[in-house]
Amino acid sequence: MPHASDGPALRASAEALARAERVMPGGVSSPVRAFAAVGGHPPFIAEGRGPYLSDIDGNTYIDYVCSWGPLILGHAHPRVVEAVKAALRTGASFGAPTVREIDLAERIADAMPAVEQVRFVNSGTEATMSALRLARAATGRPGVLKFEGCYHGHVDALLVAAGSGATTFGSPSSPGVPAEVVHSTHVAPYNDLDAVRHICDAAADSIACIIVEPVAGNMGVVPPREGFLQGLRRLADQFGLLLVFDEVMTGFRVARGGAAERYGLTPDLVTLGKVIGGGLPVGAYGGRRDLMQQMSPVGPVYQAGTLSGNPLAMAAGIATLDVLAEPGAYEALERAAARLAEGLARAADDAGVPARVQRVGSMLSVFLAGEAVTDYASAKRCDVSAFGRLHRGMLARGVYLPPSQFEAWFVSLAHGEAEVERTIEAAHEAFRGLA
Ligand code: HOZ
Repeated sequence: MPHASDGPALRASAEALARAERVMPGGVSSPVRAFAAVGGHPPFIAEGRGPYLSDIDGNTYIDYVCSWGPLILGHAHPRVVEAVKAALRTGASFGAPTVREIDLAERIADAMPAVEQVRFVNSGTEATMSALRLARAATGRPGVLKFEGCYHGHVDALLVAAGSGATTFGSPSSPGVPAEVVHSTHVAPYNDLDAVRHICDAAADSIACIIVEPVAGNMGVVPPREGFLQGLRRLADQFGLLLVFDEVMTGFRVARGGAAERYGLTPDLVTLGKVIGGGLPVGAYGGRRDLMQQMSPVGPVYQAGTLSGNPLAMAAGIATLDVLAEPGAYEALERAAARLAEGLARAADDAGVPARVQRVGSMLSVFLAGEAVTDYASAKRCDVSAFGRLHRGMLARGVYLPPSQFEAWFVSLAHGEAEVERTIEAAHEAFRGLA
């Protein structure tokens, strides 16, 4: 365990980063993990076990990134490992139909009444990109209405006022996205139904869908205000738009049936990723049968993928969903996350540091702010430099947090009482260091 005052020794990681930077931009395969927003070097990970990560320098951390959400059972869960091993022994990829795809699709359809049919892809980005294409084809309209601070992957039309890394690095709309592509992207503040109504009044005829993270997780965790999602459903119906829930983060996370179940709603289309792949690269989109039947080869809307429905990813997903189906799984997640959230709030309070802990199920964020965060504007008012200090303080005490104020922390079934209590203790010390 690293010594709190020094931070973890990261010599081998620093060397690995220098080597990586020669051949990869920023030394990473995805921007936020470079740690640029919190300072210091990222530990290079050697292995994960249960709730723990170990780096190549020999430090061990309690992990609340959990691969940014997929690892709801923790690292290297034996059932997932065995399932993937068994699948690998019989072939890694066929580019042909397999029964595992049906097994996973049936589990998803069973958990999510809105998903009558599903198509597997390889990432959340692919899922939202494809759902958007389908929504445009089904309605014959080009536009999309999204929310400030929501992130739907790096799809051109949706990379506008985007959260996650785009916000972390201060470029919520990216160069390289042609103006004509985002011309028909409308943006409303999260939790603001009046703004949505206003946009619909002015432009509904040209808008295919409303896409929303039903619990925003990419500007930190921002729950929907009471009535917000219901209001979106009503407005979508009133103006003839499709309602797309981006449940890449929340699907099988905030409830088995995702946010749609938690808040009692039926979207027209749903995008998934993360948990349904159990840590392997997978995404999916699904929804009403009449919509999904417009996809090729049944209908004319084209979308394809060589590795889609990959047997290893299907096996990991099935094993993960089966463990989650055991009695008490979601209650245990809820209990651990609630205790953690309560302990973190107490730690900040005791140290006199203004902070808001916002949680839905087993995803949460600690916002360094004196007010509740309800939208992008309030998220942006957080003290990101203090978050960097908190992050470093927690890392030094063996707790690995997402390296940005604008990301969610994830609790897994592997996080037991011991890990949660040690995290809270670390937070008491780290917050005292901020005061
Ligand atoms: N955009 C991802 C989190 N919301 C980060 C993924 C990663 O760096 O792996």
